[in-house]
Amino acid sequence: MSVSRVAEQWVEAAAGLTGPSRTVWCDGSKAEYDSMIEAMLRDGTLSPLNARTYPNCYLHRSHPQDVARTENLTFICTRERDDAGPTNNWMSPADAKRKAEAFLRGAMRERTMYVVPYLMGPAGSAMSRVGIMVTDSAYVVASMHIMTRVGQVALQAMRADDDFIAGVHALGDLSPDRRLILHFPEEKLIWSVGSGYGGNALLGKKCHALRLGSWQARQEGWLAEHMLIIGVEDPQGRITYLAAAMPSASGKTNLAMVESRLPGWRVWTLGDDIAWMHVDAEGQLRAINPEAGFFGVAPNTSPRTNPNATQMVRSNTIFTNVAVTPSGDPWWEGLTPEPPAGLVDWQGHPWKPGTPAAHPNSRFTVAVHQCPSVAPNWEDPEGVPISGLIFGSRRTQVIPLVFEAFDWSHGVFLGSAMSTETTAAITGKVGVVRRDPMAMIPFCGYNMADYFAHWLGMQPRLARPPRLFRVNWFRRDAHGKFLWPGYGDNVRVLKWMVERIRGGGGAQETPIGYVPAEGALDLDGLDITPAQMREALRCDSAEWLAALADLGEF
Ligand code: OXD
Ligand code: MN
Repeated sequence: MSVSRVAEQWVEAAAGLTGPSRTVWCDGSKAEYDSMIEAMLRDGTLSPLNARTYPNCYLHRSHPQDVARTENLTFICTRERDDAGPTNNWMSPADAKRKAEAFLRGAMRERTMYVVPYLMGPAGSAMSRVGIMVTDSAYVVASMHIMTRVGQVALQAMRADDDFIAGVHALGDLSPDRRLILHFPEEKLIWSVGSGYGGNALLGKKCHALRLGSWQARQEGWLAEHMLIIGVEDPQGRITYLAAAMPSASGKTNLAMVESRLPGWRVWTLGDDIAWMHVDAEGQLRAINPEAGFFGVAPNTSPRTNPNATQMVRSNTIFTNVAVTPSGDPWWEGLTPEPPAGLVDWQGHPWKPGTPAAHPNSRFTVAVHQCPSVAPNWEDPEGVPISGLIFGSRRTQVIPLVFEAFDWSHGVFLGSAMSTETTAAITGKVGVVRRDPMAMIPFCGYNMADYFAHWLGMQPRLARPPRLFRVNWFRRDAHGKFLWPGYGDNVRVLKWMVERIRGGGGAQETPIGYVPAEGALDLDGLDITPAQMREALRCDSAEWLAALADLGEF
């Protein structure tokens, strides 16, 4: 592999800090992946699963105190505090490095340091970007193989000798007391120590593609967003591309690969978590998925909620913190209506009913191309033209099923004022309402006020700004029952959006935006009463005023 001197020197410095006994440059080959898997099977980092029903699938059990992203230990380390803004944890670069150095110095002693050059985005795309991370975790290396494009493909995409985001990752002792996830946007640098889990450790994902990505996107005039990308095909074969921002564990993966319940309509999957969007020479917003894999939440993924996902994880998948059946199949809550007998739980103990069998944030890691609904053009270097953007959150009350913003700046306002009920994707309390502008509260790598300004500043550059929509699949009635069936029936909402984008789609103007007019949503074949539908779409000014009094509640 041809490596720039700058990259070589940086890797030498990382080795000087962490003190590994050997350094291995990863080439991203299948042979390398296979040998990492074999080594992990030998040392117990992975356990085999049933090779007949789940070929090439493995189980990893993480440390019980390392099961989700730890936002309280995640910092943006800019020279000026104001550049990180009020929504990020901040430390000065000097303080952050002093603190983390104590955990990183010698952290790889007698261990191997893997150097992983990775590409975020399709090969040959001007929108793609390179990272080089070092890690002492074989699980991270194997996961990066699935989630990104590793090896020469990355190195040859560098536009200059120093054109890469550098990332140091070390497991440390996995104690939250000695864990830090640090971002130094001014140095294009990430330091992560003390966690081997998900977004804390697979540095290409949240740390690079969102936190540093959003910083870079602002500098370079594009958008790095916590959004899925889909193509919605109508019965005439016309495809409309949409991107949707939703908080972690709130149905992005399910919507990204939704199987349509409307005859003739189908949804193509391009990405389930992150969209990088540029304005092209014609003023069209275009999106790529920087990732090459899915790191999806397992619980509640089932043939009913997401048949494409249950099919795609039947081979070549790494499962983390799921339960196991006596025949060696992975299992999680919701996969089957009843738990099978004899389950072993996510910590490797016989499962006790009343306790979680799989961890609520247990995951599958699998390549995008394994998804049955993957779009044939998902790796198009030009990206796909985006005609609509969706902001969705998890709200029991107040927020209607769907409505459309009046225009770009109103849509930006709706996204900026979004709030959601928290999930198990992060450590902390589940189910409490928190502000989550554009589902980016944990991921915006700079001052949120500048982020809103950046969004507003995109409009003049867009010849045809995408339509902006707000959705909430999670509204409940007075008895606590979901008002909308969700999942495959969400295509009915997507159909209305496509109609609106094309200048049709009946809508009623309300103070909060355009809500589907009665009869405008295609409810054919759906068992839902007009009263339920009215409630799902209700916009009640008294409720909104009360919510507004609670500081911008949307
Ligand atoms: C994720 C997350 O893993 O948002 O995608 O936490
Ligand atoms: Mn996410």
